[in-house]
Amino acid sequence: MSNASFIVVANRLPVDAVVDEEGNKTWRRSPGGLVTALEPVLQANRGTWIGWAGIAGAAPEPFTADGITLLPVELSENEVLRYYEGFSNASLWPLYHDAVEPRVFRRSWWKSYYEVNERFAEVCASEAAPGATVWIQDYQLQLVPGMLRERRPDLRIGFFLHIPFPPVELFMQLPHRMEILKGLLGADLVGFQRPLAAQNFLALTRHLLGYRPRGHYVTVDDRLVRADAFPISIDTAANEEVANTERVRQRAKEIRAELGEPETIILGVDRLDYTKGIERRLKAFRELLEDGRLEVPKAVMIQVATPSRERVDQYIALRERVEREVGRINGEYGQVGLPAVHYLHQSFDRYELAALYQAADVMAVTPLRDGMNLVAKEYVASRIDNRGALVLSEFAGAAGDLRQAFLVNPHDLTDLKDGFVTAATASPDDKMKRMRAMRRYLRKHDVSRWARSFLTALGVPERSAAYNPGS
Ligand code: GDG
Repeated sequence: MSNASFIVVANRLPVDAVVDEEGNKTWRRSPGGLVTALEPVLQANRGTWIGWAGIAGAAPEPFTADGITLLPVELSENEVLRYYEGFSNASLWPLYHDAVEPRVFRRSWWKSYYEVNERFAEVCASEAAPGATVWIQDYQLQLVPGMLRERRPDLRIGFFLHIPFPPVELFMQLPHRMEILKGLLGADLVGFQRPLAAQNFLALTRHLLGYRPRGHYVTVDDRLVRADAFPISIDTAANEEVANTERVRQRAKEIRAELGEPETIILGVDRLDYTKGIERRLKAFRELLEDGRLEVPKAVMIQVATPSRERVDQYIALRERVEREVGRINGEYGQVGLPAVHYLHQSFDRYELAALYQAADVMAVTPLRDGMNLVAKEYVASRIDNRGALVLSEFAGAAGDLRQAFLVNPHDLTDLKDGFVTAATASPDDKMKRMRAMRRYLRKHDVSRWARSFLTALGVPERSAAYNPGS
């Protein structure tokens, strides 16, 4: 048994493979919000991060980066297809997002999901020090809490779901629903983005197992399991810092100039995913041009659609539909050198992203369903000038936090169109008030506060070194 007293278990390790010209592979840390938030806790506790390194086949040896041990778990090509692309991303992902796209179930996928979860649980069981704290992340690993508790009842086990948790009627469609529910109930604390998700979960324990939840708690055997909301956030200060660089400010100006100084730039930044509502957003924009409520080149749209899950059928089909719609809009409303929609199926670095945020008059975050949506929060944090307007779907978890956004129902095209026009034409004063209030909120509610509140609820003492990384 090893001696890690704090362990994060996630599908992916926070690293990317870098292959040099001679074909040698090295690993580069890829700091996302989660890593930033957990880094101090991991460092202070000589923590370990367990996850897949992102490439099928033999896993690299464990390695240490900045005081954090990274422990890769191997996935075969077949497991990537079945556990990850199959059960996780073609069964669970659509079902948990209100089945906005039909979910696919295959029996062979479940077997692989089970086996991979078991592997993660075994690696974790042999790494954890007696009484260690383990924090498991997301829908790919819902069986791990239960499997881990069986092996190591001495551990404090937390689980956080980054995506929505569906209502009982939808969850009941899931083959192996009982195993999944029992897997989650292996945790001491099950965290969700929104209170409604925690309620759905507690209602499910009543429906499927006849339990009697009280408040946020449910008794499982002789243990109390708590289910509660912990809305995730961003590293607000880091986003502000990037936004405040000369490079970003210059680039934002340049983008506006390159587009011919339009009155209204509408921006979308999403993984190319059907939950993000990109198709409906494009349709709303096309209809606004059709109705003459918006006009090219005074109004243009930029849609960044980051490549995602490119081997999953639903994503291949989505890409075709989105690109057809972009072509249609540009064909009908573009002019030579002046497209109506600038569509970018690419990833950008955070400076370019911040420049885009700063250049945009209207940020369109209109998912049909989203656990939280960090893009909405990043946009607000990047608007150090207090300008710009956020059009935000009521179905994004972020709508519970960013109350001063222009909220829309993306399922209702009329409401969506009105939302864009209202945001584009609101008075500068109104927009500024809203932006200021949202920025204030994010300064207080950042990602380290999120991690802290989850870990405090899990029983990691607030005064431990974990919370004073500098001391
Ligand atoms: C899941 C849940 C929940 C995107 N394009 C580029 C880029 N990004 C970054 C954004 C943002 C992140 O990716 C996307 O986060 P979201 O929250 O918007 O969405 P999901 O990927 O679906 O995340 C979601 C989240 O987990 C956390 O709990 O909020 O609801 O679905 O940070 O900035 N970053 C860079 N270049 C890009 O082109 N550098």
